[in-house]
Amino acid sequence: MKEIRGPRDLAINGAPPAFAEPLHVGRPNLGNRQAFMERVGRILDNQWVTNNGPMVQEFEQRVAERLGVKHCVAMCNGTIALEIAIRALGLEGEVIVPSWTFVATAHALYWQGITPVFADIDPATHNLDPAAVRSMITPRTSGIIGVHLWGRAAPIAELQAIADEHGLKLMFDAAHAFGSSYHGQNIGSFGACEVFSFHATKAFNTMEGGAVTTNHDELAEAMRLMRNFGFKGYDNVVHPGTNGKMIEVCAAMGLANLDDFDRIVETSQCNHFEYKQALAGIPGITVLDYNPAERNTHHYVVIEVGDKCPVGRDDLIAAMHAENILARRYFWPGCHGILPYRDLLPHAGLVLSNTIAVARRVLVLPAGANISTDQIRVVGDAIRVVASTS
Ligand code: T4K
Repeated sequence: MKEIRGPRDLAINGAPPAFAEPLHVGRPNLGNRQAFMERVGRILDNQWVTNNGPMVQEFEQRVAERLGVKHCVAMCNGTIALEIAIRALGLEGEVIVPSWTFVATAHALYWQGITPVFADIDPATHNLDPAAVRSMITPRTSGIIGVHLWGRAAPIAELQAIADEHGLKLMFDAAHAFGSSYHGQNIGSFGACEVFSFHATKAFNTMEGGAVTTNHDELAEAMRLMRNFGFKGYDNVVHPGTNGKMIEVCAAMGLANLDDFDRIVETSQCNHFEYKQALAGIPGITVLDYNPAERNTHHYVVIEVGDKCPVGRDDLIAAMHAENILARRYFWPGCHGILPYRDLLPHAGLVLSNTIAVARRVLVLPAGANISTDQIRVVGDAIRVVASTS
């Protein structure tokens, strides 16, 4: 790694890049390799590789225990888990969601013929603004999907109050929020259900995977049927369904990673702190902070490039990429700005001023448990030098 002390050290000015290999956002947090391999051996010995095998059952039990929720229904990924939860809840017509989220939240509705109605966010938290949600309710609204973006809990109590008042169903996209809390209680048992993604890029991963957690017995039962074509026992289909099953190897990965999860979170928290130090005092650069009174995995280090920064966000990202620092603009430009929603809801942007402003400022930096303090220092130096030499 090179030292970046001034403009001449920058790759955009002809110097070699800071990193020989790309420094990624979203490197998988991997737990104990031997523990994983031992479980894979057991799967092969068992000759039971999918369809609600022993690893998946153990995984569901361990996750439910950890989150303090009655049911964990493991799925093949977070998107299918969202689709199944949406269908099991009977959502239809219009459902209110943030535009400022990964496109899977909106797609899971649209894929099922439901219109995602985009509500604006609170720019301080990047989560749904309850007042904006209220303003988007119509006679066709059947529900709300709150997203715990970056692992920070959505305004759960306020959204529940709105849902109760208007007879709407409320569920949460908790894709980023495994290990997070709301008023000290684990994310996982709020609303009618919560949906996790365990994709490789998440703080806690099963390579590909997801789950719906709920305290409602009937809902859990319906989702168990739906993820397995509606089968209840051999030759007996009792429900419409799809194939949403988690495979045994993914559950094995999850179990191995669960054992190391607390260590991984501790490292990510330290790395977030290192970033705050490395970026302190750079004009116009703010690091999105998490409420210290709540648990958060600190898996995402999100910065905002504001007006006081002499260089724009997109120029900064180009300079970072030249250094092989693959910072990302997640989830630019917001769901309302991408196909098919851009054409479907051409006026959506009119009510999304905070979303649009935040989407112009955000940059997500390589973080998690895999990055070293030295690498963080170099990323910080690169941003400081680029920002001061526009
Ligand atoms: N709701 C929300 C709010 C979500 O954020 C997501 C997923 C979902 C729902 C749906 O859940 P899933 O169906 O995915 O379970 C990634 C993920 O694919 C996606 O899971 C995630 N959110 C989204 C925020 O990010 P990309 O487009 O960033 O993937 P990609 O391939 O660019 O990977 C990111 C970086 O990670 C790469 O630069 C390299 C690194 N990487 C990635 C993989 C897969 C590795 O180093 N190793 C790997 O194995 O979407």
